[in-house]
Formats: sequence, C-alpha cells, structure tokens
Amino acid sequence: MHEPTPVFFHDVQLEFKPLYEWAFGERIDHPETTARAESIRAALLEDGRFAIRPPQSVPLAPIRQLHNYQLMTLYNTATELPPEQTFYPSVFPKSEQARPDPTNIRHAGCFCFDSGTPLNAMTLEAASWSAACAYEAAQLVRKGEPMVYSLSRPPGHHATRKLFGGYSYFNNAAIAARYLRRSGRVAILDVDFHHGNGTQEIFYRDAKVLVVSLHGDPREFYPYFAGYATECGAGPGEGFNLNLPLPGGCDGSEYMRVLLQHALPQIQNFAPDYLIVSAGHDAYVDDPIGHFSLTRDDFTTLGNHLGRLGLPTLVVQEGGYHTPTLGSVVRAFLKGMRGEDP
Ligand code: OKP
Ligand code: ZN
Repeated sequence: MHEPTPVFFHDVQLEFKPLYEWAFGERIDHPETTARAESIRAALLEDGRFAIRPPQSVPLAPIRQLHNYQLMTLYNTATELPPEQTFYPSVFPKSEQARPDPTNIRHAGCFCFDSGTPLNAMTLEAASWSAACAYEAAQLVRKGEPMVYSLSRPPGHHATRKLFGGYSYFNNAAIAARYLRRSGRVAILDVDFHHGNGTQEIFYRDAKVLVVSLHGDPREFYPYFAGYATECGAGPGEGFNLNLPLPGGCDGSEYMRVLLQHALPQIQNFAPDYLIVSAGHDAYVDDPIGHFSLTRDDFTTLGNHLGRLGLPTLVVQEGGYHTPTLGSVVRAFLKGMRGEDP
C-alpha cells in the first residue's frame, strides 16, 4: 500500500575509517565505523520497502555557502596525507596570535573543537557524499515526496560554520535546512543522544528555522558546552531554539512524555512547512556511548509520533553506535514514521 521510501547512500561513504579516539584516558576503537552504515543499509534492503539510490553530485555551492571556506581547504589538504595515515588534531590554539593555515594539516586544531574527529585522505570524499545524501533528499522532499531518508555517514550535527568536531565534518541537516528554508519554514527536531551544537549555532539567530533537541544533560554528557535549557535563540531567532536536556538512564516513557508535552507542541505551534529529523539512534539502550534506555519499540513509537505530525519530512542519520542492532532500530523508527508496525 505504501510507496517505497526513497533512501540516499553512496558507497564512497564507506571509504573513510576513523581508527580510534581517547575516552577518559583510554584509547578506544572509534565508534563511528563503516559497519554502522552497512548495518542500516542491510536492514533496509532486507525489508524491501526502501528504494536506495546514490546521490548524483556533491553540492559544492551549498556546502561553501554554509561553511567557512577554510574547512573545505583543510579537508582538501588532508587528501594529500599518505593513504594509511590518519591525523588526530591535538593542538587547539586559542591564542590571538595564532595564524591558522588550512593548507598545513598540523593546524587542523584551529578548525576543530575536539580530539576525536580525525582527518585522512578519504575524509573529504566521505563527508561530501554524506552531505550530498541530505541535499538530494531535501530536493525530493521539496518536490513533494512525503518522507525521504538520508543515510548520512559521517554525521553532521556537531559541525558549526567554521569548526568540525563530534565526528561531524559538514553539517548535513543544516545544509538541507538552508535549502528548504528558501521555500518555507523549517523545523529541525534532533533526537540524537548528544546535543547538536552545530545545528543550534548555525540557526541561533534565525526565526525561519526552529531547532528543538532532546539530549543527555550537557552538564554530564558530550558536547558539554552547549545544549542547556537556557539557550533559547538570540536576536530575531529568540524563542526559536528549544533544548530539552534529560538525565542519564532516561527511558522511553520519560522520553515520550517530554516529546509530547514540550517538543511536539512547540513544533506544531511553529507551523513549519518542512520537518527535518536529525535522527541519531544512540539513545538506544545498548548504545556504547549514549546513556538513555530506549528500546527498539520505543523508536517505533517515536517515529509514529513524528509521522503523525503529517509534515513533509527529511530524516537525516546522525549517531547510533550499537552496530549489531543499529539497522533494525533505524528500520523500526522509519516504519514507525510511515505508520506501519516494524
Ligand atoms: C557524535 B554524535 C571524548 C569523547 C567524545 C564524541 C561523541 C560524538 C557523538 N574523547 N565523544 O552526536 O552521535
Ligand atoms: Zn550522538
């Protein structure tokens, strides 16, 4: 009865492999693996009601309009690293005398806010096609498709105009939102466990893009420096940013209560023309770096609530790191959005 849901994904997104990161003094395998995207793709293929296609081209102009040109220059510099080498920023100059040079990979920390977001020769390709997925998905939504899913990887919601970090290089959802806002009002709902500091910052003064986020309390959880309930937007954008920080361990019923009492009424009241869901699935109970306890059924319920808003919707993948279940959790969420049982 339902048409297949269009899905965007490009195989080049699998050629970027971050190796490890530091977590409280421990060197851990990097959570943002290629297995994540492979798990999601396999689950959607198996289901049969998702039509997966690659985006056709990299949206260079939209990327350049959103991000400072130096970010692109730096990623370009990284393409010259030897194929086996991965650069981990570790010096983050805050000196006024710093002269950031994006043609020197050693200056990467000038354009970055954490140490867990590495660069190598394939970062630019993978991040560009990840953004392309979101951009071309947005174009389909603009043309009248009720729901499109962008299998973006690497994720994007931590990237600001000028800085990468939080495994994010280009802000995929923000690139899509800037495109859609030309033809209407856009609500972004971020359900990733981590606060999307990049998306918040990009639209902080913008009354045409509402940003609503449910996430782990930043006093305790990454990214620490943003995501507080007091951050409400500024200037013309005042009142168009809503943060709903939740305590560690938060379960499905507490989550849905906040969603239904606070997040969804704010979105309905804004009366958007488009909804963009920054869809992280690291609020899942077994996620290795998220600290909520949503089940797969909770993700179906969450999807159901969002689908019932009845808005043209772009779903952009953000986090979600429990690779054995990630695909089935994403599928359950998307089927919930379509109003089906998983
Ligand atoms: C990306 B997304 C400190 C640990 C940093 C970064 C988490 C990024 C999450 N070394 N962890 O929102 O899922
Ligand atoms: Zn996350």
